[in-house]
Formats: sequence, C-alpha cells, structure tokens
Amino acid sequence: MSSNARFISIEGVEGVGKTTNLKYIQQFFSDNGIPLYCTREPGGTPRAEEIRNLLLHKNGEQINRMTELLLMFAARTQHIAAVIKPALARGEWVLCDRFTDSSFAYQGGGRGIPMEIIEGLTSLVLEGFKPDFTILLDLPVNLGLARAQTRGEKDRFEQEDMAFFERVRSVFLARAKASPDRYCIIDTTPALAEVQRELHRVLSEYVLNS
Ligand code: Z5A
Repeated sequence: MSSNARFISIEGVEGVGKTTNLKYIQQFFSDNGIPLYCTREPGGTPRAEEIRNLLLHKNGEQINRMTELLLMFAARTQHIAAVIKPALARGEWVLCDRFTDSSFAYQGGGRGIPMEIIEGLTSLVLEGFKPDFTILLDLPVNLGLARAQTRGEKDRFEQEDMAFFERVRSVFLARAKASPDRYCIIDTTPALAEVQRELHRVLSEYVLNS
C-alpha cells in the first residue's frame, strides 16, 4: 500500500476527451502497480448518482441555477465523506472525473452565479479539502463540440450553446493559470497518440515522484 496517496481531478469542457484519457490514466497506474480508485462527479456513491440523474436528465421541469449548484455540492459532500476520504485513508490514489473546478466553470462561468457564492459554499462544504493535482484537458470549444457530436442523446448540459461553453472554458483556464502549482493544462487538439505522450510525461513526473 502506498502511503503517499494523492487526490487527482480531471477537468475540461464538453468533448475534450476526458473519458478517453481517463482510461489511459488508469492503465498508467495499473502498469506501475499503484492502487487507484476511480470515481466521478456529480456521482460516485449510490445517493450521489441519484442526484446526478436529477441533474443530467430532462423531465420537463426547469432546474433553477441555484438548485443546480446546491445539488452539485450536496452530491459532493456525500462523495467526499463516503468515498474519496476513505480511499485516501486506505492508501489508494483517487482519480475523480470532475470536481469543484467544474462548479466554478459551469455554474459560475456558464450559468453566471457569482463566484463569491461558490467560494463560500466551497469553504463551507470542503473545509479546505481540494485535489492535490488537477489535469485540465483543453480544446477550442468548436472542436470539442464537433467531437462530442459523435455521441448519442444529449444531456441537460450538452444542449447549451457555444457561448455557454466558451464561458466555461475561460473559467477553467483562468483558474488553472492562477494556480500553476496545482494544475497542468494539456492541449487535446493534437492526435490522441500525441496527447497521451504528453499525459505520460506529466503522470511520470507527478505520480512517480510523489
Ligand atoms: N457539472 C457541473 O455543471 N458542475 C459540477 O460541479 C460538476 C459537473 C462536477 C456531466 O459531466 C456534466 O456535469 C457536465 C458538467 C456538469 N456536462 N457537460 N458538458 P460528464 O463529465 O459526465 O460529461 P462530459 O463533459 O460530456 O464528459 P465525457 O463523457 O468525459 O466527454 P468527453 O470529454 O467529451 O470525452 P470523450 O467521450 O472521451 O471524447 C469525445 C470524443 O472525442 C470521442 O469520440 C473521442 O474518441 C474523441 N477524441 C478524444 N480525444 C481525441 C483526440 N485527441 N483527437 C481526436 N478525437 C479525440
């Protein structure tokens, strides 16, 4: 068991290739014999997955933006207590598909909720807990939306327009640039093999040196 387990989040706008690259990261950990617990937000526990269903699926009733934000944090507090902290305590690394940065980007940037409100909720719910390292996959919005077109039915977020995703992307980039020690930005415009060479370099440097 590894005693230097860390909490990594992976973030990015629609179509950047999170799902594809998450599999690559899992393989990297497995190849290096390092225990990894993979999870996602919103979701990650049975109750939090129920909240995910409320958030992602349309049923005819509009969701108020503040309801959306509070549900993200309701799912998150359950997820941290029931899954993330216990895994870290067992000595497993945790890889989370989206975390609090997505709330700043989507509910703050996308929906226009003031950042101070999200900062306040973050302090209240997380009490200083945050990822040790965040991989931000980045791609121009038009390319991401074109890549995402290849998937099936769109969820509630995927139906937003280009301007919404531009605002989301600029918040992700601004947050990453403001804290370069915690974030690594990987451009996913190049072919997948090239993106994964860069991911391998970043993981080797961060994970194998921790
Ligand atoms: N949300 C929120 O609002 N607030 C919060 O606090 C949190 C979340 C935590 C669910 O997220 C929604 O929750 C999300 C924000 C909101 N909504 N949106 N949009 P999700 O993570 O479950 O959903 P997603 O953003 O759609 O993620 P995804 O499934 O991981 O998709 P992806 O990044 O687009 O990845 P992909 O499926 O791997 O890639 C898309 C396509 O591109 C696919 O065909 C790949 O084969 C292709 N691809 C990947 N890389 C390449 C390269 N390099 N070249 C060419 N093609 C490529």
